[in-house]
Amino acid sequence: MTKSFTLNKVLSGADFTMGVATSSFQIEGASELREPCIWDTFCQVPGAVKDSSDGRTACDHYHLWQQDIALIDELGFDAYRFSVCWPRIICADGSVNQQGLSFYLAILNELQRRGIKAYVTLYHWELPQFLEDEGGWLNRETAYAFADYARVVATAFGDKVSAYTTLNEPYCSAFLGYEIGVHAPGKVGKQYGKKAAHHLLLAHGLAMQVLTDICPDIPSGLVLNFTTYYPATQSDADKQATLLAKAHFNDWYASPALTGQYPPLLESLPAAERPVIEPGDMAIISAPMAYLGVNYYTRALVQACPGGHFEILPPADNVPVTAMNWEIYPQGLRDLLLQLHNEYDLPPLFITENGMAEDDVVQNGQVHDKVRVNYLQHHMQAVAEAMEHGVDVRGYFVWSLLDNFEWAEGYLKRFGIVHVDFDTQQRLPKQSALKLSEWLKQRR
Ligand code: IFM
Repeated sequence: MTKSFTLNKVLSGADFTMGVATSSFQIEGASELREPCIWDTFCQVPGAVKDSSDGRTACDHYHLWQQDIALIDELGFDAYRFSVCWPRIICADGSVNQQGLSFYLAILNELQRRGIKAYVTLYHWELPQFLEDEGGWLNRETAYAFADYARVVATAFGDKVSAYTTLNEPYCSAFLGYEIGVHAPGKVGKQYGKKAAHHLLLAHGLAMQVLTDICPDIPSGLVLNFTTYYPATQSDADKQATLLAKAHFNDWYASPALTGQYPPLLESLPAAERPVIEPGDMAIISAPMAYLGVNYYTRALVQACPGGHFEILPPADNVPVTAMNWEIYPQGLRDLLLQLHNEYDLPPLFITENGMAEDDVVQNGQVHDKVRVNYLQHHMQAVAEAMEHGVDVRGYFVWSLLDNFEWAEGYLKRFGIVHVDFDTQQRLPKQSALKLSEWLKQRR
């Protein structure tokens, strides 16, 4: 028997948003109705995706969106965070795909009709292939193209949106996609990562200008993924290594957006790895945001290596891990929120993603994902504790509504609170969804 959710008073207030999240490429399918993106291309590279799958059908949300939104409503969530697929909106010849816009407008209308708030992300990693062909995020022009696309979307969506996110997890696009090549477009080279990151951050800043211009009353911000880093031992070397890992992976994105400056690490990078920063860029990147989105999944231990380098250690054998082999460490979320609160002058925060992959099995028409139930409960508790220590968190979104295309892992890792049978496209709420739902309904 899976335990019930304990009602958490701090998160029970009517003004605390409880939502569920997805992203376009991971669920939509219907790739034939849009321009190709970098993930379509990457999926064709032998060995790039573990199960050799792709996003052509995914959860077929493009056709099943009505039932998926009905499910969000039945489960009792206040908000739905989803992303718009850039190549479904802008065609290679620069024209606007009206069919693509209509798809999202129908979703927004339905959410509005049901009283569910729409949190819209403009970029969750599907760069149009026609822009990658011109250099992608290594080309500064891509940032301006993103701002143009943001203008088209914001103009069409009007006041149907509760909040906009410019980018989801630029670290993944820049580092995983352009430095170590495990994500699309699969480029490898230390000289690429931070250059791509700068253009992504510039794109964020330029889009913030557009959103402020078109919809000044809709809160807009950026979503960053954070790992909480701890030294493997209390040695000075490991402590220094931890600071360095944090500077590369967390502060490299948070600091420019929140303070207008890269971390001091910038000065110590070899010239070939430094981004080209033009006058005025940092002011654009640090435009005030209405909120910062925090995605948290795990922590990591860091060990010093010879030559001032560092190594991120895999989880120890005796710690609980998810199906991704990510350590389950709820305290890391509390520590992270307090760390951000102490180090930055923060806007309000939203936990925009939190959740886990479990090796779920359907038994007698049910999925008893008790590890996920505990995971969610303990992470929500960690958020509540941070709030009690003064951190201003306004909402929490579970990742994810549906089992979906988990990037380089294909369909092998299930993050959903709703099970998806990828042969029949049947949806089955897992115990985590049902337990959360009981709590969400009491809370109402
Ligand atoms: O599935 C991803 C999502 O697209 C971005 N954040 C992390 C999730 C789990 O890996």
